[in-house]
Amino acid sequence: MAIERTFSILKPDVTRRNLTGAVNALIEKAGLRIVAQKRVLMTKAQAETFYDVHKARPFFGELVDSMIAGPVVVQVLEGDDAIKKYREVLGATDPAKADAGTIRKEFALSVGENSAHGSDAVETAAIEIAQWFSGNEIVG
Ligand code: 3AN
Repeated sequence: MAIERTFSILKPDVTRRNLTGAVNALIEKAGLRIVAQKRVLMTKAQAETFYDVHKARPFFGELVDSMIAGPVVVQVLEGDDAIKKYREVLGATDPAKADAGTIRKEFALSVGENSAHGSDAVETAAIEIAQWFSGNEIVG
C-alpha cells in the first residue's frame, strides 16, 4: 500500500460542540497521522471554491452557509491508503446510514451537518491540500 495524504475538514458542528479532540482521537486510532492542522473561519468565496463541484446541487447554498457558520479545522492526514481509509473512518454521508464507530455515526447531526469532510481521490486531495496549505506547513 502506498503512503498517501488526504485533506480533511472538521466542520463547524464539531468546533461548536468542542469535539475537535474527540474526532482527532478517532483519526489517530485508525492509524492516520495529522501532519498539518489549522483552525480557520472560511470566507464565503473560499467555501464556494472548495465545493465548486457541487454548485448545481439543490443543497449548495445550505452547504456553503453551513461551512461558514463557525470555525473549521483544516487538516492533512497521512498514512497507508489514507484517502480510502479516512473515507471509511468518516462513514456514510448520511449519519443514519453510517457504521458504528465512524466519525459521522458518533458525532454527525444530519446529512448537512455531518462533522467532517475527506477527499475522494488522489487528484482532489492534491487540489484541496494546495487550497489550504503551503508545502512548509505540512510536516510528516
Ligand atoms: P461526502 O462528504 O460524503 O463525500 P458529498 O461529496 O456527496 O459527500 O457531499 C458533500 C457535502 O455536501 C456533504 N459532506 C454534506 O455536508 C453535504 N450534503 C450532501 N448531500 C446533502 C443533502 N442531501 N442535503 C444537504 N447537504 C448535503
